[in-house]
Amino acid sequence: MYLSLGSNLGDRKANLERALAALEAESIRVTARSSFYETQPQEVWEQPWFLNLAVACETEYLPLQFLVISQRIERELGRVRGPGLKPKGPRLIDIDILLYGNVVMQNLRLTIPHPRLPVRRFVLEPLVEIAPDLRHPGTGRYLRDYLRKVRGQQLRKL
Ligand code: PH2
Ligand code: MG
Ligand code: MG
Repeated sequence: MYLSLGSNLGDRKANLERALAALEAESIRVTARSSFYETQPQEVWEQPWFLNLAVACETEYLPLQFLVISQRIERELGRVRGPGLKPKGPRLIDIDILLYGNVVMQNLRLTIPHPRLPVRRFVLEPLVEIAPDLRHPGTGRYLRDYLRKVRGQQLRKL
């Protein structure tokens, strides 16, 4: 399984490290991690830049089981969601499932592969760093090929 993690509030690096430690504490084994990337906010306005990274993990949990755990970790690390709050407001931590083996699934709670994966440089760049030969299980295309189309989005590898 591949995840994208992001933070654009507070001590961003510490937030990401805490999230990775919290995943490990739930027996989700992180087997590879990308560099940190400082990334321009996409699809949202007037927000601080993000720190993003991608990780590969091994887990016994099924996608929806993992989703419940990852959302609990987001809450425990101080992310607030709910009525009156913008779903895309700045956040201490965001954990998104990018790929789960070759699973292709879509329901009201979860879509895998992540629907915006092919158009987000802040996701593709770290993911291709750790898994250069990955293909999109829905389209069969190499993820590195999607990268060529998102060059306009600014990003800096740390
Ligand atoms: N997450 C979003 C929306 N926009 N932009 C960047 N650079 N990084 C993110 O993690 C990010 C975003 C929604 O989750
Ligand atoms: Mg997200
Ligand atoms: Mg999310």
